[in-house]
Amino acid sequence: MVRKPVPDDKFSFGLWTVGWQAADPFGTATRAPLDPVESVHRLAELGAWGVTFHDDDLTPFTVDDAERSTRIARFRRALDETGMTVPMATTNLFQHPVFKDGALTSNDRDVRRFALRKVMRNMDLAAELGAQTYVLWGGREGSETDAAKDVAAAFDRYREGIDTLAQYVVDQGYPLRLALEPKPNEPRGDIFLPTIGHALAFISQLDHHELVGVNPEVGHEQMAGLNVVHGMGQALWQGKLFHIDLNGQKGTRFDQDLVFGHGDLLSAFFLVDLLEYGSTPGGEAGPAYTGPRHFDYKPLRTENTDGVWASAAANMESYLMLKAKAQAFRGDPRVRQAVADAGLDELARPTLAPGETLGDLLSDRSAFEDFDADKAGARGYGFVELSRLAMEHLIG
Ligand SMILES: [Mn+2]
Repeated sequence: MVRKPVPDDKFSFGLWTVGWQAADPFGTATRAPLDPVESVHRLAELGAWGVTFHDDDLTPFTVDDAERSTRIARFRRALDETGMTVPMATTNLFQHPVFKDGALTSNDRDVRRFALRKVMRNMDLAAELGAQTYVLWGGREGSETDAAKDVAAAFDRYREGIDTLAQYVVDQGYPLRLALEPKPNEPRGDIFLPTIGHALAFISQLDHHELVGVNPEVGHEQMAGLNVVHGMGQALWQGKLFHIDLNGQKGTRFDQDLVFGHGDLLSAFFLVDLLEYGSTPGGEAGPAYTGPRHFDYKPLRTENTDGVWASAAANMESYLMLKAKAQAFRGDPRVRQAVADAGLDELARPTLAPGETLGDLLSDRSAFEDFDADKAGARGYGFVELSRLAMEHLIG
């Protein structure tokens, strides 16, 4: 049995996850609306630490200011009563028909201006509630046909939009950092910034690049057929892993948003290992991820309200089970030996010696003239044994 989650685990959930009423393109909702206040209380009872929200999860932008204030006050009271935090907030820039051609990259300039104002309004609330991260998922930034977009112009507008929002954060003195969330497709046929790599490259073009990182989602990378451990590992290495969305996905299909661990289990194991320990399995600890362990999943459409809370608990249980397995994996002397045999310690050693010049490298005959490539090519790396030990710890 795995222990119960505690606030120190930093588990957080979007209000939209447990609150999803399970309407899909082929069927209507199977569950009643859930009061955000109830979600806060139930998640706190389960051992979660934080809740996150889109502006419209809390108060639709169509309600008047008085009603908005009332709803926010009720939510604040629930946070105070439970000690739950709001580590992150985001904006719904995809649901209303106004955003059907995107928000920050919509061909309609008035829509882009409305989108900026909608984000800034919720940034005010995010800062007021103590959030440190503001996520931007450009779900509708993209197209179904390449005739629809001038890609260069769209990226000019995307950069303008993100830099404008970053400038707002600076001007207001908010302690917020922005995190872009990549996704390859759905709801648009193709979405701009489809992968972690695209997002990191885009960030390098921003005036406020230092304020902007990524919020990768496990399933989104896997929808693109990519290795999410490598993607998140690179973002961590670049100091850009500002926030994460944990969930499960089975291959390159529609966005399944399964419970964390209920998709590619082996990848989930190595992802938890990466987040907890940073680098080499079994070796020295690297720069690990210290932010929220945030779940962005959907309770199965088949479940009633009890199933919703069971699925929330299942996410945290998956993480804690995998964390215990990763800890045992790292502590196993056989793993330490296999890590050394596999050359992982050597990978941590710089390729050039301290103070070695290019001239030194060029005159080092052992590096080329006398190097026995056939002998080096005949070496075994023992990666199978390392993988086998991971499997033994995971399911043995
Ligand atoms: Mn998803």
